[in-house]
Amino acid sequence: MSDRRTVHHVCPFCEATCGLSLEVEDETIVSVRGDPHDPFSRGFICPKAYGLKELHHDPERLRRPVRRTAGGWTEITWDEAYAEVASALTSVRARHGKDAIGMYSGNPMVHDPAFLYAPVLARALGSRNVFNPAAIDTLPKEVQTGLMFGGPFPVGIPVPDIDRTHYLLIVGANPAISHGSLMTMPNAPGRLKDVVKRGGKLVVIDPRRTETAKLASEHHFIRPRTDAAFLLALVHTLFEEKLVRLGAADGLVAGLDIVETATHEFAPERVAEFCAMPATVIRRIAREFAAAEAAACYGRLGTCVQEFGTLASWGVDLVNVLTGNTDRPGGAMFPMPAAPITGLFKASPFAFGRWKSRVSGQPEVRGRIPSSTMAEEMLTPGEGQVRAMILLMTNPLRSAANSRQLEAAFAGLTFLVAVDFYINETTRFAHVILPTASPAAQPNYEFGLYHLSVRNVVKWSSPVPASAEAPEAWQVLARLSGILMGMPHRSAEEIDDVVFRQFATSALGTSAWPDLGVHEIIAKLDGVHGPERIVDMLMRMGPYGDGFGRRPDGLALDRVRQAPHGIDLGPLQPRLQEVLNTASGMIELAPPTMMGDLARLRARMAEQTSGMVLIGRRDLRASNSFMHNLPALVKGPERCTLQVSPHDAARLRLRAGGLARVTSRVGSVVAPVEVTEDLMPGVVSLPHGWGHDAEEARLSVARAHPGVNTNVLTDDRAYDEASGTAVLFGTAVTVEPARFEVDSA
Ligand SMILES: Nc1nc2c(c(=O)[nH]1)N[C@H]1C(S)=C(S)[C@@H](COP(=O)(O)OP(=O)(O)OC[C@H]3O[C@@H](n4cnc5c(=O)[nH]c(N)nc54)[C@H](O)[C@@H]3O)O[C@H]1N2
Ligand SMILES: Nc1nc2c(c(=O)[nH]1)N[C@H]1C(S)=C(S)[C@@H](COP(=O)(O)OP(=O)(O)OC[C@H]3O[C@@H](n4cnc5c(=O)[nH]c(N)nc54)[C@H](O)[C@@H]3O)O[C@H]1N2
Ligand code: SF4
Ligand SMILES: [Mo]
Repeated sequence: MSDRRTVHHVCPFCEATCGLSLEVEDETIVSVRGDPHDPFSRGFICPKAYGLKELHHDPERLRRPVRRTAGGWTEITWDEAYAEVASALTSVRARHGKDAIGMYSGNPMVHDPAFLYAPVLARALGSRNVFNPAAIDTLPKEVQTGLMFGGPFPVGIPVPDIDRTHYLLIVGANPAISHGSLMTMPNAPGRLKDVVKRGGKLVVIDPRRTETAKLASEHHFIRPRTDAAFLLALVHTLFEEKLVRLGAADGLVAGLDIVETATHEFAPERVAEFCAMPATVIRRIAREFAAAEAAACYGRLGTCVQEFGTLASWGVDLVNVLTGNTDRPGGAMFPMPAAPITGLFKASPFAFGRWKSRVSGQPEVRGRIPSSTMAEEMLTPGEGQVRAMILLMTNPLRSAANSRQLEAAFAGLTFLVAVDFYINETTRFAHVILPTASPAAQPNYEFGLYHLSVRNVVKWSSPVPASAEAPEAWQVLARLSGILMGMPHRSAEEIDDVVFRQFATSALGTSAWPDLGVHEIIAKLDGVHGPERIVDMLMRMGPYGDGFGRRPDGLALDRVRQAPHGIDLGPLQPRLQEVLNTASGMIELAPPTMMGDLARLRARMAEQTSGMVLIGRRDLRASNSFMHNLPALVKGPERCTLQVSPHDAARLRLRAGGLARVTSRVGSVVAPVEVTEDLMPGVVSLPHGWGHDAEEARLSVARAHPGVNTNVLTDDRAYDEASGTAVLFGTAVTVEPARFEVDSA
């Protein structure tokens, strides 16, 4: 007789944490539905959720380790795989030193409960070449909030209190499609519409009339990479028109007059042409924002992965602080997660720039260097050159800037081990691939995302039964850590005991229970391993916790498990003082890093800019590069198109449905043209994550819908200097009809 049941799981494919009800028969997922009883998502899901079923059953997803041989890929046992990795890494380290092994992790790691095992692995590695994945998308925000509020990431990041705001200013984000980032909220389209429905205003600033813009009260085009000037012009207006009010931040700010002086030069009338936005609009937005009962300014990739990412991110929080909206209900608030990870890592004031990367001198941030330095650290000979890499769930040859150069770098490595479950454009260069279980087959807790959630919630995901799966990711990471700690034969559980003791000791440093000790924690959580034990500890010691029995009505993992739909812990609460963690104890409004970077912005403003720039675009039915092998998510018309405005199409002789050649300093691609009024003249847009043309990859569905790889065009040398983040949006390009188009015209 078959066993049919419902498994409740949080969708792992974006930051929204929607609750899923998975109908499971024996070991087969028969259906995926939104869970109507999830208190946060209330049944909402997007099409990507169905991908969980297809991914789970994808025959091309690896269940066992594979080794690359001259004759192709061969399955090997786990013992063989670990032995090969141990011997290769030990020999590189013995011959070339610790820094010769690099490590880099990708987006899905954020959603995996093994998230906390990546820093453990990095510590065991002890290399300076741990590349910071945040430098792909969040580093400017991390540096800026670290300097202003003190970090550590993601604790010091204010998120819009979207359910109570009266005015939401979105600069360079498209939550209607991305479903929010650094702003965890299921049903983004519904929540955005609700702002307008309750009489509030939604204003979107974006070079593309996006799906979010179409829900908004107002949308304004802005010339890419000019947001810092726009936001500083808002700040200028607040000072000039005496609209500055500090609210909860009163008495808690340093550097107010420095900001006032520094923004003198950013009068709306002076930045209007640069930003391609009328000064009257900029002034009106500043006034309306200041007058709103509660308002929040929010920026995401459009303000991060661009030339002035740190300055623009600074502008976002200056606008919030100076209008009294930081820490105000309906403004930008600090969530309070049930299992705060702060205690696990030293909560010292934010540190960065203590040393620089070897080749181009990029600043480290909390011990990691920007991922934009990856290729040069592999390709440039000398002491400390990276010769081996550990990749954790990432496809950098499609997701990082300048793919061609990275490809040369990866092809030249002595040894590459990838923790991944597909043979794709990057992992095809691996010597050994170590798969981990399907996300549906692992229990899960979203450690990071509940730090960024627009409501305080907690939920545990149960696994779907699966007997022939790969191990859970934490087990693989624990074994790799064991190898690097000189304990290659210890089991994942044995390594985990060592790791857990360290975590418990660190967590006690910030505990509210002075009589709680490591022995008690270890004894009370006996018999449990992996993320489960860590969540339970953090939850019980956390702000809602039971203190291991000291507050009996408090939370423990058992109670959360008994509520399979999740538990709502209420709306966000003001908590600025307890979050502030700068050396001065104040919000640092004018960090020297930002003041120093203004010269670069000034220089750019003085230049005449002409020519086309390329920006990115996200798609509802994909998550970055890895969901294109799932048939339900790739069917339908071609989505990897070059969008261009009718004005530019006419000027550049581009034909809708024809092909265009796009060329940057580092590369060139040919893509189908889509002409649309939604794009601002002077700007073209291509989505990322495509280019599934590698012969050695094992992605037959994706290969039938390859698309082109936009990161052939993005330039590793163009970066936000303050944070070392590569520019993914705002790449200078030329666009022309592809040659054979002209010939046949
Ligand atoms: N031009 C341009 N480039 C961009 C962006 C852009 O907007 N424009 N966006 C950037 C952003 S924001 C990000 S975050 C990055 C993302 O880029 P990456 O971090 O590289 O993420 P993905 O492309 O999704 O690749 C994920 C990899 O993990 C594997 N994987 C997925 N899930 C699991 C799992 O559960 N277990 C295991 N073992 N493996 C798994 C997949 O097979 C794949 O190899 O891309 C960036 N690149
Ligand atoms: N469906 C789907 N959801 C996703 C992902 C996905 O691949 N697919 N990826 C996930 C990831 S990893 C992340 S980090 C988030 C990202 O979440 P978002 O940041 O919300 O997503 P984007 O679509 O990259 O939005 C960036 C917006 O900035 C605009 N833009 C480009 N350049 C500029 C500029 O110079 N100034 C301004 N003001 N705007 C500019 C773009 O037109 C775009 O609308 O999405 C996550 N969610
Ligand atoms: S919005 Fe879609 S991809 Fe994101 S968590 Fe919800 S169902 Fe999953
Ligand atoms: Mo991202």
